[in-house]
Amino acid sequence: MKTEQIMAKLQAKYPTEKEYLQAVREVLESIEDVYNQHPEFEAAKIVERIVEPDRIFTFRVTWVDDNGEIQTNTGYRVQFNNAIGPYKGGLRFHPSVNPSILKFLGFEQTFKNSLTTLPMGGGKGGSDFNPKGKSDAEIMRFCQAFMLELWRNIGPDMDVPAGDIGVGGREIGYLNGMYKKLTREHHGVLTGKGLQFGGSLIRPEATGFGAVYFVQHMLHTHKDNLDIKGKTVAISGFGNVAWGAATKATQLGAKVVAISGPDGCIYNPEGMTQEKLDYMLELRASNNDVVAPFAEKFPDAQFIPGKKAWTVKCDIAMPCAFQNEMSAEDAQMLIDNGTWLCAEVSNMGCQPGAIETFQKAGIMFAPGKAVNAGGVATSGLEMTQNAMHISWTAKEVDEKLHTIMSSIHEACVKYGKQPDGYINYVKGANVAGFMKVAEAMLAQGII
Ligand code: 2IT
Repeated sequence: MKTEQIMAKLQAKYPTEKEYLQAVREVLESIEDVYNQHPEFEAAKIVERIVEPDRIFTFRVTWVDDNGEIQTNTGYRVQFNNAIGPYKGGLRFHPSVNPSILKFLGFEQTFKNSLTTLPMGGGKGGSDFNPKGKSDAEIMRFCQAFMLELWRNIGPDMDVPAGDIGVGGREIGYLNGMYKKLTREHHGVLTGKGLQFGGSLIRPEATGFGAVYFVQHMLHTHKDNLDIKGKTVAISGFGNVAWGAATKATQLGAKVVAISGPDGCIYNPEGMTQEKLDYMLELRASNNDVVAPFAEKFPDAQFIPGKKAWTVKCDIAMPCAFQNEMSAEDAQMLIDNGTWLCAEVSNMGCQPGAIETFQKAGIMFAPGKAVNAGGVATSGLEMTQNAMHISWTAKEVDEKLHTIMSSIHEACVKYGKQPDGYINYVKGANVAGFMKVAEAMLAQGII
């Protein structure tokens, strides 16, 4: 396999899909060595097959807004790869959604899901619908219209969607309601459901909690066997994932000194309290996409307009917002300010230049597909509970989440430890995720 040759072909075929091309390049570059030691992969053209989604559904979603006006959006579901299990991955409602973004997310999801140790393939979907400023009734009508198209192509053993940016518990409830109405089946076709109708305890917290558990494992690999207690943490974003990470980091004795939104950054030198963590959820639920009111409510915090969380001095940086949110300059600024660990929590949150900057400086860095896999892993646990018609306690789910994050970390170390002792988590995660999917494809023939 020659990464450059494959990339040139994909570039010619999908010249505008920059996020997709970026995600594929990162994976191919890091698996190339290992791949080339497996002539059976090359003979079966595994790479040429794995970079293309199995199929993409594109559909029109028409709904009526509160003024009685008819609105039309585009909906998608990318079924990327089901070699190891049913397609699994979130739905994103955001104006930036397009095939490139959903293909990058579906591609990443395939390797992430493989890392979780659970039998889940990769998928992703969503719409260019913008939830910002929409009323509850508008959100419901949009979700119903979206499901009116999607339902034919999903199923508990076929494709199991969940939330992502712009899709939380409320949206999953409306989507599930419409699916149930259309099919007359109640069988766990979505995850992230409410607890009253088949949801799993810990699922809302799981992405952020899992990310912090992963950071703890990274810290333990340090020669001084470090702990998160007493460390300062800067987090970008103020959504569900940022909230989960801030909650767990605070519970374990770290000080969360920054969160951020599209309007700027909150400098929070005293760290989080329960009241502040609860307010993060309130801010998000308001659907206004601004973080500034946090500093009005808590006078010990300060709003810095237009700035990212990376301007705040911290030990540990955890990007929890959006793809490509951290540039090489941001990474350099963090390093100059003394940051020594970055755990990417958002999917592809760091630009390639940022990753390179961290790695060249010998900073511990781990990629989203390993760090944030606790979210989808807990979705996998929700699927299991639904299939068994039981529900586990929070303690049981949290223990399983701990075990899964520990296995993911171990897999990254196995494939990513360099002779000089530095752990290349990007390589480790990509190779570990890839091997299982590739072997499963090989075993199931040319399809
Ligand atoms: O990026 C992700 O892993 C998610 N948005 C969660 C997907 C899931 O199926 O829970």
